[in-house]
Amino acid sequence: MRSTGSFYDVLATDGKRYNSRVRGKIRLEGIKETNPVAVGDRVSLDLEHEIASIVEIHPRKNHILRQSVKKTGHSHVLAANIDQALLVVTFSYPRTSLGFIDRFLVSAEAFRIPQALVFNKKDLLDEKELKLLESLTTLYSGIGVQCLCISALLEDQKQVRDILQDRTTLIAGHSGVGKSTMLNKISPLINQSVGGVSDFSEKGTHTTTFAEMFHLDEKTFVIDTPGIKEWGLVDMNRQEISDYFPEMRDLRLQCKFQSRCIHVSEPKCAIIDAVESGVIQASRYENYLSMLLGEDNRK
Ligand SMILES: Nc1nc2c(ncn2[C@@H]2O[C@H](COP(=O)(O)OP(=O)(O)OP(=O)(O)O)[C@@H](O)[C@H]2O)c(=O)[nH]1
Ligand SMILES: [Mg+2]
Ligand SMILES: [Zn+2]
Repeated sequence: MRSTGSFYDVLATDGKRYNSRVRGKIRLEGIKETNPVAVGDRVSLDLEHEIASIVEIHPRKNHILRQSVKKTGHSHVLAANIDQALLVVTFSYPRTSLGFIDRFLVSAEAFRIPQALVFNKKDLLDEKELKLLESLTTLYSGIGVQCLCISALLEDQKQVRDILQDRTTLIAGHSGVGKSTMLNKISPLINQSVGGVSDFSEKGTHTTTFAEMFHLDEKTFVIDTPGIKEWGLVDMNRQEISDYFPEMRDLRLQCKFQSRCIHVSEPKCAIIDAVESGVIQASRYENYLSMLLGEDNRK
């Protein structure tokens, strides 16, 4: 249910919560992660001793990870066994860039995890920004991402609750975008601390400090997470990246060089044609290029 460093709160089949420690070396094969057990993991507990120990991590249905900023080559598992990832974003206080949004969506797509986007703090937007918001929701719903525009502070969150129903959902986003505010609104079972946003830097204050899963009803689980500063893409090969842009995935077979085309300057490239004719949005293509070239990989 939650990890606070070396201790983990585990919800057991008897309905009780056990504060547990990992015993010995347990690692899932093939993953170099900074955290061996992630929120959402199913584990076996040994309750023989005073402190419960996690003795086994069960195979994961899936997980989502990002490249660790501290140790290169290592990665941090945000959560395991999730049905969808919901990214909360804001235009200002703090600002979320389209690059960050697209890197998050591409990563989730690479792990085959459905995505939703919640644009929060609608109340702070002027008319021009509301227009921009509308064009972004058109863009992202057009590529299959469910979008909501909300004001977590002012409104009740029935629509968000509906998206969460009967699923396990990871909630992610920069610090200060209102993840905890939104979750507090959807259930009396959630009572997370809420922080401020610095007027000076327009950044959040990292109020939520560890990931925690809440059990809303029999089949509905939601995971609140600490704000993420940067999103590092996990290694992908150059041919693979356009697979994770839904609007490019089918078109790329029409490129002259088909799966060998990386859509930069090749002749008869269906993706470049689609960008020129406006079928693919310029911002998406630019972010594709920056991922391909590894520039700006973490912002
Ligand atoms: N104006 C406005 N402020 C909001 C809205 N939602 C949240 N806030 C404010 O944004 C600040 C940060 O909210 P939190 O819920 O702590 O943000 P968080 O995403 O959980 O941040 P971390 O836990 O640091 O990752 C608080 O001051 C909230 O009151 C909104 O819809 N409109
Ligand atoms: Mg929070
Ligand atoms: Zn191409």
